[in-house]
Amino acid sequence: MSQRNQTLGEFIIENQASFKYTSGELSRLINSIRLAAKVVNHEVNKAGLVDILGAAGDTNVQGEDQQKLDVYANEKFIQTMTNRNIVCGIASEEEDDFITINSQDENHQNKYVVLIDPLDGSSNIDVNVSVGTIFSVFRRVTPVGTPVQLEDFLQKGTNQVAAGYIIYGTSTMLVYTTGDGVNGFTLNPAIGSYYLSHPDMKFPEDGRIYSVNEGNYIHFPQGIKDYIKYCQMEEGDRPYTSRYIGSLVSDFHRNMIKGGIYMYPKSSKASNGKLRLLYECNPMAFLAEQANGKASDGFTRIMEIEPTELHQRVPFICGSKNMVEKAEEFMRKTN
Ligand code: P6P
Repeated sequence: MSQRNQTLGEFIIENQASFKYTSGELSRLINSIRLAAKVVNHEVNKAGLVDILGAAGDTNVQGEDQQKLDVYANEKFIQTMTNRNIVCGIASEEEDDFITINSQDENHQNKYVVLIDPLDGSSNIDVNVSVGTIFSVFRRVTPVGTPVQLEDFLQKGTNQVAAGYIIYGTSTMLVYTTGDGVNGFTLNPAIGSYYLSHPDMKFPEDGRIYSVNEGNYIHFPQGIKDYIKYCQMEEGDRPYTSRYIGSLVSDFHRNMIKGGIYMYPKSSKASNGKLRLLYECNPMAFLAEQANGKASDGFTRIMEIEPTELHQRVPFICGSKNMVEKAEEFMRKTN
């Protein structure tokens, strides 16, 4: 089928055969994420009316309890994945522990676990800045039909079978990979369909944008300080441009299209940085590598890090391959 105007549904059907586990469950899982994203998108877009509709903790004009959007998003994603009887477990930034999903039939055959940050950057909603949902999918490693275990979630990023994000920006996009490249789909809200708008997305090998919260500069490791100064130096194609939205999905998406590097390093204030390995760094690292980019903690490939706990944090450097390697070079020199 010509790629022009191809819908997400048509794309999934056309590419299902290329996915090594063609049980159809993964396609149904992506479809459930697509549905939840539409529902959350509708609510996120209304957020600007919060003064009329009531802020979290209030009751809106219908007398319904107004929920915090990240709590709302969390519930919607869990609900759609549960209702469709596809996954056997879900871990979320909004949940202390993982959730076991038992299907209606006792001996359910669900093979997948999903780890999700339902609304990353949600503090930006009040100032009308784009936010995102990030998801990571693994096949379970414990026996099918038994209750899911923590080890099903504590898998290295190299085991991911799918990962992606939804960016609720000037337009709403679903960007995902199943290990065969990265494709971006834009939602047409008028008809509720996603269309293939960014086929085969790739990070430019080089870029001129660096994204980091320079307010933490004095707390950064020396190698990061030196790399930031390198970006700012008048030499060759530098100084680079500093762009930091404070929303990982938005900074990542812009850098993948234009070329750039995103850094959330460790610091004297946060010994492992801020971002979570399992539902932020691993999925973004999978996407980055599938788009010819790179993702590390400054020394180790993100997807090789052996997880030890559900909500563990890691330093995160991700983006155009040559920029990440230059930052790693500075890190190696001084650490
Ligand atoms: P800071 C949002 O809270 C987030 O997890 C990422 O989306 C974003 O890049 C980062 O934290 C912003 O953190 O400390 O710079 O405000």
